Amino acid sequence: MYDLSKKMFHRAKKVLPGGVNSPVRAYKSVGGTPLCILKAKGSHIWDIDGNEFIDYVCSWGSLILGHAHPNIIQAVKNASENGTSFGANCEIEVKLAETVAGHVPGIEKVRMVSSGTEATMSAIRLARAYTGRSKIIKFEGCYHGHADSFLSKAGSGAMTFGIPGTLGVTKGTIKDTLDAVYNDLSNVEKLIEQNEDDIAAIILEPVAGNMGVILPENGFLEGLRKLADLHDIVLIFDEVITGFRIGSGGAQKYYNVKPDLTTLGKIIGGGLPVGAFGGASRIMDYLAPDGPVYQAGTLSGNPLALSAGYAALLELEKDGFYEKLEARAVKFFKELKSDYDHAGFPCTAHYISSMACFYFQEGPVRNYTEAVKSDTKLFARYFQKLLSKGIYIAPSQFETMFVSSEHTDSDLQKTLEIHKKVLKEL
Ligand code: KE4
Repeated sequence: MYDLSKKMFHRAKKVLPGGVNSPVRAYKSVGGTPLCILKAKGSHIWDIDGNEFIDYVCSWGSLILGHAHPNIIQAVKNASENGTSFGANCEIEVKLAETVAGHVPGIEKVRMVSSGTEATMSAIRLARAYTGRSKIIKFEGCYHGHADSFLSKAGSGAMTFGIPGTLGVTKGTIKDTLDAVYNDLSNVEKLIEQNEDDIAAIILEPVAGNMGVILPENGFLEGLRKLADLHDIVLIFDEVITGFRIGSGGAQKYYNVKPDLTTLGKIIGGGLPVGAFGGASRIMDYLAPDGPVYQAGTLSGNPLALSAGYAALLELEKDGFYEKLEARAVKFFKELKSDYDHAGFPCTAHYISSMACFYFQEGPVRNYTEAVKSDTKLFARYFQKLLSKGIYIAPSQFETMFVSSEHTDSDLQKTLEIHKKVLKEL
């Protein structure tokens, strides 16, 4: 079934640490052999053993339009015939920036980078410079990439492997990172009181997608906005997942709460490496070359990557795109949830738009401490059984399931049939 993937993984481990280029791909928390993918198209992927899967990882949320969308492929082909990188200004940078700023309420100006990590690390540097303060408040279970400041009680792979902190990050760095409890405004207020006048930023995923999916409770985002205004703290929404996922304006438009800075990634790259951070001009103008905050990148604004991203956003701008996707996705998520109920499994289902998580536990799941109560051993068995029947979900209870515009009715129907069988076999 996975012989060639097994051989490739064995070979990979000789030259790639852990056999992977990103830890969560190693299947450490679910066991088994990580698949080596040969190709993908639409909602399906194929491994090098020829196995076919319906894909609900979608490159960790990057591929809202599915794999190898013809318009994105054509855009990359066209761009590549003119060269792959200039290291200089080009029109597509301006076009993508105008499109992003046109949709995201909190963005007047935006800087393109090559990953979500670059975006978030740059955003907090900017906030520290703008406020002249050192500390940041993040939230347990949120993941903002692997920059030093964020690797305390981080979500995603760090949560999956139970690495609340990580070696290599100095005490000096982590002392400036304060971990708050998601959905707990009083906890944030206490941290602000304890660190008065030295908090530069509050950064969070406005819908958490790296400890499963946790939605902001009523008033939480609004409360953070008020606290940030009261204490002159920069409010940063990390919308690397939710940006252009929860509608074209992201979570900030959905919940009508405007941050001072926004970070983006994944979808705006159309499957190629793109990140971005943007916000009010009064803050963004602190960036070099006009301002004193240095930030740079050889491949920032890469014409191929931005051509892919721009082609993707043009598709998302088409009338009814989100309404159609969300209606199908939510219907599917509700049917998945009823499968758990009928099979008698404790399950807390959280979903919004076309992203979801089904926790193996009764709930409630409002924060990191509650999320980790999930039955990860049961999840591992669930993952392996789904995989063996051709359904590819993220290899972690604490990641997100994504539906793309390319998931057909037959994909969803087939998934529901297999899902019922798997729950019976668990
Ligand atoms: P990248 O550096 O991986 O492009 O982005 C970091 C990042 C920042 N902010 C949020 C909200 C994110 O979800 C991410 C990255 N997401 C994970 C999956 N949940 C990437 C997958 C991986 O690490 O391999």
